[in-house]
Amino acid sequence: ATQFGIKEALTQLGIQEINEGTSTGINNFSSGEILESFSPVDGALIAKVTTTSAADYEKVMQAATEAFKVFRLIPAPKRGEIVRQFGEKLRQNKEALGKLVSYEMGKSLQEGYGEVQEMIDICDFAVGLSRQLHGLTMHSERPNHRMYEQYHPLGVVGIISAFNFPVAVWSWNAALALVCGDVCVWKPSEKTPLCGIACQNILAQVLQENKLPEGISCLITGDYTMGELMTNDGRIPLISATGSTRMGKIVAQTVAARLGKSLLELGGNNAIIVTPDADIKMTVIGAVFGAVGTAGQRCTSTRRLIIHENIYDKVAAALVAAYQQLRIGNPLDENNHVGPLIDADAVEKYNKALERAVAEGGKILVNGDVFSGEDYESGCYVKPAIVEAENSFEIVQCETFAPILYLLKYSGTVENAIAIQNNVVQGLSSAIMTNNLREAELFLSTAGSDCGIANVNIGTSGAEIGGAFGGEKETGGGRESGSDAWKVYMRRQTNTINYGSTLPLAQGIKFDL
Ligand code: UN1
Repeated sequence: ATQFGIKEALTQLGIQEINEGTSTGINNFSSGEILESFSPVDGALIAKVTTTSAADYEKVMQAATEAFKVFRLIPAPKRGEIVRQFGEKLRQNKEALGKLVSYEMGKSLQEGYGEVQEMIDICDFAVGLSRQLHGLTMHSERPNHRMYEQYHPLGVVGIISAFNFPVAVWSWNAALALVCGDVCVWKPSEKTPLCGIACQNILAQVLQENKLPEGISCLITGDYTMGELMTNDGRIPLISATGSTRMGKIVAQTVAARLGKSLLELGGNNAIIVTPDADIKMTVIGAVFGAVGTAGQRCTSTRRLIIHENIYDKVAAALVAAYQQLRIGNPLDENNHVGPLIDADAVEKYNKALERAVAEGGKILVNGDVFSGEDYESGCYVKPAIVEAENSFEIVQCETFAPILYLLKYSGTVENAIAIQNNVVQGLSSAIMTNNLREAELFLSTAGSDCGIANVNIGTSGAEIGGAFGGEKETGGGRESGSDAWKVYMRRQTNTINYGSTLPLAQGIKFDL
């Protein structure tokens, strides 16, 4: 941790050798087991974290519940001011936090900074939103009556986030929840607990400077058992969970059993359709960044390319040539394009997926490999691979969180490509590369892509925060971040007021006493 200013970054962010993994603001405590965070960059132990015990969890929930009673009464634009200050602090800490993200999670430094930029962007968005949490007014059918709707805060929002975006996904939820008047309890991935602690430290400082009650932003750490406490907890009206479809199904069923709300952002199996009218240069950049960026560990990573047979060989050759240029290594070294996978388990899944693809009849176009030796001591560095495959292969139907790109061929019209693209259980992100207006518009039409995100002449990853983010089918249906995603963090109330001196009933019903 002595290289690339990591030590200084950890100090700046308040990360110590052993950290309390439970926090209700500036009050940090913890009595659970010790969790060790190792860097996939060099395999080194970064720091230890004391996880949250069931008793700690109870303290957190009490603090959060109490804080909500105060926080909900603060006017929304004033809550926006808190989020504005948080955004300012993120600007000051962008370099340190970006480095920690890169070091603890393994994504490239550029992407680490990009992730913090997403946090800053959502804060700016939320500040503006804090003056726009408006509902509609309606005309009542009764005389001297007024009807309108308003949005009230929900309460405690539980946030369960994944290792791959260890800071941004929390901020999408937290920034919106806070302007909406909710308080947050966050369980970051146990693979990236230090990112969680660093973010909590920054926000807690802002809350303290504004003399706000403890418990507005809380952190808990631990494994799925913590998640179970949250999903079963009737005091948490909304659980926002990002992660695997397997996890999401458990969360959805548990929360639904108590009729709570869940916002799910689960797996993707994202494809780019490449038609004969595609700009090949743009296609290669979009596809390669989509497939190897974050070492293929984004939920929006490009997993499948659906290429027209007439240009298939040309596109495949251009991709193979581009893959030869990739530099795999320490993500903090900005000369490298691709960093490590998160851990040994992910490397095994990558190996198994490549084996499966070949066993099912796939043809390797760019070999996979696991790097070893000097500079690769963590054992988590793998070579991005390209496999010629069929959409019907079982392995192509699965999301493997690794840089493996499947090339699929289509013939005839773009309808055939759209059918292939939609023929998976996931529905997060999708793209078409074409300069043909008819193809592009068909792809975006009712009969087009069935995903939550559909792009033209852009890859599948790297969405801006201003749009609603999420997907259909087994991606879970939730929408986070921009547009009107805020509505799920509030409860809607319809109000009808009678300012007359008689009591007419709706639907013309007569009831005289
Ligand atoms: C995720 O992988 O969970 O669109 C989020 C993107 C990023 C967010 C990805 N803005 O790729």
